[in-house]
Amino acid sequence: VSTLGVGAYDVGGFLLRLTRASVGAGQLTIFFRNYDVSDHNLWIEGPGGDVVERISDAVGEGGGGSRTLTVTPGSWRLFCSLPDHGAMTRALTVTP
Ligand SMILES: [Cu+2]
Repeated sequence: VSTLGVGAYDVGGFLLRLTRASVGAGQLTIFFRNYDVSDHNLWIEGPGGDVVERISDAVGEGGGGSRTLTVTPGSWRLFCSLPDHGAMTRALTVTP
């Protein structure tokens, strides 16, 4: 099982930071933590948008959540789905 950390921040604008930009295909555990005073959630979308899964409900500062899922090769996207949080999106490359 690979692991990926995702943090939510406000550095003059909301953003997500990933501990790695790419992971291998297979089982992946994603750990989310909110380092901002505003609430944020975390979702993941698979290649082509055929898979959309929630990693964490909206949580306040210091909160978070984790989830293990199977990822397939291609370009995935991690994002916060809250209104006006569109800047909180990061690509994750999954290699074969
Ligand atoms: Cu957000």
